[in-house]
Amino acid sequence: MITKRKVQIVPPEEFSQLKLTSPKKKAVGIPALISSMQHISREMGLWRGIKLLNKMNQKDGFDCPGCAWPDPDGKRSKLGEYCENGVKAIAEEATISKVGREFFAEYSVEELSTKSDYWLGKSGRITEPFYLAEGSSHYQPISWEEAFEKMATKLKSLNDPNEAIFYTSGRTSNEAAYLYQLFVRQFGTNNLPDCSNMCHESSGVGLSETVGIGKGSVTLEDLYVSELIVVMGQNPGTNHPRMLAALEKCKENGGKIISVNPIPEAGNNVFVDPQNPLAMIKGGTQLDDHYLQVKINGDVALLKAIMILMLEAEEKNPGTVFDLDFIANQTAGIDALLADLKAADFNEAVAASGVSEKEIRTVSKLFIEKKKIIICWAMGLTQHENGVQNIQEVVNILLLKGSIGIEGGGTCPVRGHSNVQGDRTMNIWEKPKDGYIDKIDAHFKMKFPREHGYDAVESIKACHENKVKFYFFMGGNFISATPDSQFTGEAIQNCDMTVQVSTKLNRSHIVTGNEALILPCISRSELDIQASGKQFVTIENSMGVVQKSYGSLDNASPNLKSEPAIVATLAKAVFGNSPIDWEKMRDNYDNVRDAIEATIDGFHDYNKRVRVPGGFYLPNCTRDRKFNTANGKANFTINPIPQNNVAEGHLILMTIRTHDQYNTTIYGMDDRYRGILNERRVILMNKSDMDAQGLKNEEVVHIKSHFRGEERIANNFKVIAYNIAKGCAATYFPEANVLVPVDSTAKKSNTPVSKFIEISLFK
Ligand SMILES: Nc1nc2c(c(=O)[nH]1)N[C@H]1C(S)=C(S)[C@@H](COP(=O)(O)OP(=O)(O)OC[C@H]3O[C@@H](n4cnc5c(=O)[nH]c(N)nc54)[C@H](O)[C@@H]3O)O[C@H]1N2
Ligand SMILES: Nc1nc2c(c(=O)[nH]1)N[C@H]1C(S)=C(S)[C@@H](COP(=O)(O)OP(=O)(O)OC[C@H]3O[C@@H](n4cnc5c(=O)[nH]c(N)nc54)[C@H](O)[C@@H]3O)O[C@H]1N2
Ligand SMILES: [Mo]
Repeated sequence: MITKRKVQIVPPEEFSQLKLTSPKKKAVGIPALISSMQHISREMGLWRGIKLLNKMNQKDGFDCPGCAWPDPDGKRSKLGEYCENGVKAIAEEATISKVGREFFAEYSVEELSTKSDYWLGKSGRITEPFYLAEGSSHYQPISWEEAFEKMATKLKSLNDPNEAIFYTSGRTSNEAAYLYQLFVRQFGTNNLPDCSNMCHESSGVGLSETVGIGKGSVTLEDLYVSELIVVMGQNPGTNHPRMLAALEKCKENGGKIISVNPIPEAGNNVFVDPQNPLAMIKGGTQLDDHYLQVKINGDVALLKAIMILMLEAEEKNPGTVFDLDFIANQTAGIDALLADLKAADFNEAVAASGVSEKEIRTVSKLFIEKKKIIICWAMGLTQHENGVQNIQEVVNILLLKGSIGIEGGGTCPVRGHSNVQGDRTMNIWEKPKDGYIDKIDAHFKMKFPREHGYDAVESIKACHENKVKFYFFMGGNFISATPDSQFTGEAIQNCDMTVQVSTKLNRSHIVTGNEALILPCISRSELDIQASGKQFVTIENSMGVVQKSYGSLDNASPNLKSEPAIVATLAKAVFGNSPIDWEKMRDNYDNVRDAIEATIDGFHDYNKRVRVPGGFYLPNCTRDRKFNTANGKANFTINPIPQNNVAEGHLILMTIRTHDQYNTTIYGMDDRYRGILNERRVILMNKSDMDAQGLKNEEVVHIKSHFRGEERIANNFKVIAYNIAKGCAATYFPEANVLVPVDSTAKKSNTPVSKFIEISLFK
């Protein structure tokens, strides 16, 4: 029987000192430069920082540990190919602050649990392995040998390999991810949930069913020459700042841009390129041609209304709007789609979208006239109950135009973590395809498991039901990133042993199993030296380019290991001598890449091609207008308009990122572009909803979420009047995760519904 530690699962519900300014229309520019340099000099010293930044995203350097936005294939900027938030990401991991023995001697886990996520993260880089013994409230240093021994003993004692789960966050390199999934499968389970389950899973499912590959079809060059780019449910100014430069190029080439969002995000308006002095003086480029303020989850309705207008125009002048050849030869399901559009009620669609009929008619002209259309999206589309259908409705509109697999047209799911797409390519996936298992069976001359494992949400439930003894986390911050924080925390505490491979401290090191281990690893920017010498790793960006990443900084401590070394050494400890030569792969990552080449499609001559500066593109069938679906066609789908009704007086809440965080890592307390400074516990509301509820600016409220008769509460948020669609509200992740019910997930992808939470407010 486990006695759970009395740790606080939810971060303290305390205010800092809110300061309001006006929301910014412009993104980037001089304030961004100043902010980046402040972070760099505070965390790592200005000179060391600038030297390092010169290597970031360069062909001979390392890949930014921030987002997955691609680097230009051709010449890269001398001033550096990075953005303000990339600089913050690097400052955060290259910080000179350290978490060592003294730190854990001073603080018990109970005490640490009362600290904010910001405080925990700022405590610094973890310097050596630590162990939290059963019943103990302080972590103790432990040697690597003992740590591997403890894990191996625990794993070998399980009754069934499925009592163990192995999570991955998306920073893990291809090499580490490949070794990791191989180890887990050799151990005998497919319990490989990952952050994708909470992120772009709906994109993967939606795209696979309709066009036959779970990845986007466009390249960076396509964005430059597109005639129309639609940015839906995404905040690129904050989360993918380098995307703004691509949008700017599109504008320069005469392209139009529409953004679809319940709030007007800064980057979608005006972009000032900090690396272009002229742009600084001129005041930047107006990016948006049209901003459509949808209601939360009004996207299917909006796209349907546009398609109804496209159909009307097509019927008037057949062959001028739709790509009839493409539709006839390469798609299936057009008749059903047209019948659905004819039967649909245009006015109902308009009303459900939240956008005015006039604006919809205006933008529909662009869809009617243009041919090269790209639709970009991120979490505003995927984290909904109908997330998969959102993506499929996007596909419908592109298929009608034949705007896929053409220059300047296609799908563009904008990925989150820097290697989240690569991790999936490496088969970090709880639902592996038989074809892949056949390949590793044959290559390694073994039998690997085929039964599907738990995804992230299923893994939480399994822990809650006491089915899990051992939970291993390759990076990330599971406790804070998952829904239903209290439920999840209690679930994880049911495990016998939890293990975190991490660079920095977070809540998942504090809310743990009965015994816990912290295994500190080197970061992307640091030197990786193994028996055969200096190693590089490889990363796949959002557009399917695989490139090498060479760390150059001295390690934060001499007692760190690389992720591949941790996995291979653990495998050796668990299996002893096995048909897989773990040491050979650990000692030289070229051997890992050879195994990848032998078992995963698209990696021929991997070691050679990845050494060519700029790397190589993985094959992508949609890019070549081939659809790898069951019927060999691109499939239209029917997606009903979601019923977004909530009870009288309730609001729909979305949980979003500030400009000063990377997921659960809080860089700072400001959300500069939205004009909200020094406070994270805020709720953005439409002024008319505030008036209706008798609320004043900066008044304190508590939030209650409602789901199938269940209620969850988060206390202490300051109300802020904001330009947000009526009936909608926004607050920040991860503070609000306690409100997201574990059972509220997307159909088919099981992604937590983080963007549609029915709430009421009380004082
Ligand atoms: N600096 C920084 N960069 C990051 C991250 C970070 O935390 N910080 N996180 C990384 C990760 S893992 C990811 S997945 C991406 C996330 O990138 P984003 O998806 O841009 O991140 P969110 O803050 O979740 O923003 C979602 C956007 O969708 C809008 N939205 C919400 N609901 C709806 C809706 O129903 N319809 C529409 N049309 N819009 C809606 C919100 O207003 C918001 O602008 O960024 C990656 N890059
Ligand atoms: N309510 C709500 N919840 C959400 C979301 C939302 O929009 N709303 N977004 C979801 C999304 S899109 C995602 S992707 C998930 C993110 O979920 P995760 O990926 O699990 O969370 P992160 O906050 O990115 O993980 C941060 C931690 O990773 C560790 N780390 C950093 N760099 C490295 C490294 O190089 N190696 C290793 N081993 N560890 C490292 C550090 O210890 C750091 O504290 O959260 C999801 N949760
Ligand atoms: Mo993500």
